[in-house]
Amino acid sequence: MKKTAFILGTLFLVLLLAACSGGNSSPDNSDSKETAGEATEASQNTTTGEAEYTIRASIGLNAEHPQYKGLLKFKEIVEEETNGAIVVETYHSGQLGDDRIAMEALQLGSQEITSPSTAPVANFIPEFAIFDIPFLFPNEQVADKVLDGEVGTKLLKMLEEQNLVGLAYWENGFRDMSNSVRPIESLADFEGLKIRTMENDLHLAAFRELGANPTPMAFTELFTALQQGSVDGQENPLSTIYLEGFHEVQDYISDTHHIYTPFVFLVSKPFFDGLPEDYQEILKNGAVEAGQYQREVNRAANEEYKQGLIDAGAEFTEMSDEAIAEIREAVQPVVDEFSETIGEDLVEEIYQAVEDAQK
Ligand code: TK8
Repeated sequence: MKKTAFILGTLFLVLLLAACSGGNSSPDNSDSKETAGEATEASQNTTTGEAEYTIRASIGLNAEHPQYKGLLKFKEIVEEETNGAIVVETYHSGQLGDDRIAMEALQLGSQEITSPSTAPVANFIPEFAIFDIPFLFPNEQVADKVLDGEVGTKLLKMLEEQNLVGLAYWENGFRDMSNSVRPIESLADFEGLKIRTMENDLHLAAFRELGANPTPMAFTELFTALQQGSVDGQENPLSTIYLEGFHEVQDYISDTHHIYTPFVFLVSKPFFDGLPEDYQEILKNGAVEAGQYQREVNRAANEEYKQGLIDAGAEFTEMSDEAIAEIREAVQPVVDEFSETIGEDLVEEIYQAVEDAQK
């Protein structure tokens, strides 16, 4: 079949590229080596001749992160339930490209699965900025209910306009601050700090309101930027700060929890549409089940990451309620401004869903 030959050809090229670029593209060399090894194993898998479909599934975080553990769970479920007719090759550390590049590859059908943070998805579908509303979710349980409920499902459907199929939400988590200049204890401490943000207009606007000097940047470039001091700081969940080793180049960490970022589990629509219905079902259920597992693993380890950061010598600031209230008020104009882009009705709907989830 022509299509198979094309897929195998593309796969070969991708593997070759991954093997060549391996050691240089990632801030963490040990990870790159691991990836090259896994890619080789995976390619051996496909030469057994039993696989009808090969899925290349990529994420931006490294192999230690719960996101990768979830991806391995997804692989296990899908390969088992299709008796090996679908083979899932897993790539971590942005080896197939950052969130945006991987999404574009899915749109073109040259990659099958990726799971970006929802924030860069807003560049494709403006409504996705809804999850970037600061302090929207009070806790993970409310986030689960809203994401897995009507509002979340409505947003997943919108992905089809962009040649993407959204199967489930996984968890990146509540974002916290790290920087190399001073402890952030209150609003005033943001003043003049050069902060890397995700490529997302709402994030940029919010950090400007806080008095910081934000720069958007792909995650794959972040470690080097922090190390070289081209930015003072960044914001990500503690899992990422700890597991990516950001604390090696950042002295101060504050648990601002300013935004909750979900991951959205995406499949290339051209690929998905070409699958038999029972395989589509298996992918959908696999993404949901692996996602539940991923959320659990992610949450169970939060305390451990915090302690790990402290033990490694980072100065950890627990934000006071007053400081959070002040920050929340300072970013409110951004919420008003972006409600128009997102759609006032949708914003109303999500606030209502957040309220209902707490009843
Ligand atoms: C990883 C990203 C990352 C995100 C970011 O691909 O860019 O800061 O939080 O986790 O999605």
